[in-house]
Amino acid sequence: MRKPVVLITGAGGEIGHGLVTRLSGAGSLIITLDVSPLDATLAPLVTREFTGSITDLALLDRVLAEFEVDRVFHLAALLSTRSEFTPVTAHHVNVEGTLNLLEFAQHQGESHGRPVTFIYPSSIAAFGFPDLDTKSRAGAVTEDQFAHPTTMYGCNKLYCEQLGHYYAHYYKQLSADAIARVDFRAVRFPGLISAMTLPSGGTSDYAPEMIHAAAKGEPYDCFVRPDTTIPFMAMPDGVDALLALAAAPRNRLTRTAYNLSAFNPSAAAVRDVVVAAFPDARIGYTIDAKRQGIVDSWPAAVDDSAARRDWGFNPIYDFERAFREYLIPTIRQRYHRR
Ligand code: AKB
Repeated sequence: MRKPVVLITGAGGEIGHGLVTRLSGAGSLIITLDVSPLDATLAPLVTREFTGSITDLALLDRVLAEFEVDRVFHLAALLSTRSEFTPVTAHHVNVEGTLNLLEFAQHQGESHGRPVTFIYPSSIAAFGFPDLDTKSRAGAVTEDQFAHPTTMYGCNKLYCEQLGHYYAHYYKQLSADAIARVDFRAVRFPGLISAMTLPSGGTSDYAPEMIHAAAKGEPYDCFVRPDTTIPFMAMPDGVDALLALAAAPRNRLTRTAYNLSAFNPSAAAVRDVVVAAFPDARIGYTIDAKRQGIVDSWPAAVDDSAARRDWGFNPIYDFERAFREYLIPTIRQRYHRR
């Protein structure tokens, strides 16, 4: 009999690093799919590594034939800045790739007769404010407010939330013999900050880039104004959230996509704690008007009460603790800087 495995797409990325480590520590059998080979720290933790694209249907068929997948963490995506440079490619990867994975999960579920839990990281990019004034008046937004994204990535994320909802509840609703086999669950992540890896191609990247540059002793030019404010979260809380949502009883879930929030610092507040930790840090500001426009369209805060109520979301790290206990010590150690 085949043993159930967890499939992680985009496993070599920022979230994947933490997730593979946590799941393998808990004894899960993991298979991965990523366009690049996994690095030497992750490769030994997985049962099988597939190198290729989520847009490659033949590759997904091979995975389907060889493994019994009962959970999918679909992390592979082109982030917001990168997607604005190549919107058609972004749509291909972010939307058609997700559609391929949903079909894959449905077929897996049909073949082993159980629902496949499908965890999808959506994003604060699913929101969109028309102007800064509306953003500052809005306060902490609920999932259903201001869902008018202004980026290709945000459109892709919002649509894929809906697509997942369709697969979970309405799949082939007119066919008498079709049973929906995808148990789709999504979180809207804020900007994530990891001590271990740097993001690439995102627009919330200024915060992690500032910290890592200072720790490496390199100068950094922040591309948004000092007053720019969006929600952020420390990576361990992000990984915990994915695992908690995956483990939650289905009947407790009242939504398809959940806001998550931990702390909402301005760029200047991030700079201040980084300079306090690395007094020789050289951090200036060179505003990129277009990337600024994207971040200005994202909320300054989100209301995550549904996640807290339905599945016990409860991040450990607030702003102060994230820097004091996680980011600064781990990053110092990583770059050997006192
Ligand atoms: C990005 O900046 O594109 C991502 C996100 C907020 O989803 N980090």
